Amino acid sequence: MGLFTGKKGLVLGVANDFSIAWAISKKLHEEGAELGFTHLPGDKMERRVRKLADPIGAKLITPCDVQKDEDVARVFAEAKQTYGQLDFVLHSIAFAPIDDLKCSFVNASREGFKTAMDISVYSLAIVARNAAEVMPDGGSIVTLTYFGGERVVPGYNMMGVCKAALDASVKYLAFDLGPRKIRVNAVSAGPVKTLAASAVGDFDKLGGLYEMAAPMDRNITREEVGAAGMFLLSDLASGISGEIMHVDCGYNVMGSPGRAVEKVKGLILSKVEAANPDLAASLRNDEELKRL
Ligand code: 0WD
Repeated sequence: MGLFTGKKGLVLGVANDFSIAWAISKKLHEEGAELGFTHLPGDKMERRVRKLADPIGAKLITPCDVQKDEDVARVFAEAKQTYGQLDFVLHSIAFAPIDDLKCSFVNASREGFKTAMDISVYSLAIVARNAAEVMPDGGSIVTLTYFGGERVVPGYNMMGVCKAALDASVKYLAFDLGPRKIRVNAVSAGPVKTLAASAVGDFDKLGGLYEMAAPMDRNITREEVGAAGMFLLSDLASGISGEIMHVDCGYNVMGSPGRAVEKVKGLILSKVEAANPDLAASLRNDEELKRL
């Protein structure tokens, strides 16, 4: 018997098999969960999600644009019709117009900000409100956030501001829905290569930074984020609500670059050594470099 045997849930935010929502869905399925999925409206998006969801027997695969109240209401009405009631909901959605995401936050447009906050933050509230109506016995709601909402991560720009608001939303929603036995939590994942991540400037480099600076000397895997999301959605986390759980190999606890500076120095020196041993020797004795 799996952790989710007999449990039913809805997943919002699978774009393809790289999506974090899919990594979590796979773990939920392995534990026996029955899953329904939403996709962005459009044949192409539907095909992408069906390719993944049909083989695991999803009974509900339906379009949802979280910017539309009526879409969200319809989706949960369909979920009630299909499953009777839900035990969990995974919200794995974020969006910002590319120009506003790429520019420094100081230059972001008002319209872009409204869109990004609507899709990436308010959507959790409206999803939670509708989900609560089909969770008469309580349940668990999980969203995905990033450390760029807690500290400045250059390149994360406007999405960092959205994630700060999302983190606060998790806490307020946990308070609002607690009396209905509904828990609300977030997984704060380290960098994972996905469609959404490719829109964030220098996101590729972030993985390397985690390998250099995280206490565990590596970046997380997609599977680890999948397992952590599954855990928060499960009854194993029955005492946890309002939590922002970091799944980042410890990166968020660092107050300095840690071992990163030594590692970068070592890497550069080994390359210089190969090309010019004398220069490498003099760099090793360089007083300015020794201070780093
Ligand atoms: O490193 C990463 N990839 C991290 C992602 C680190 C930490 C957190 N996250 C977060 C993201 O910010 C997001 O909240 O995880 C969540 C999922 O992101 P993902 O798995 O990285 O990205 P992706 O596979 O692109 O899924 C995001 C999906 C959209 O996909 P596309 O790429 O087609 O925009 O969000 C959905 C859509 O499926 N989405 C919407 N769904 C309903 N209505 C809407 C909308 N208006 N807009 C986007």
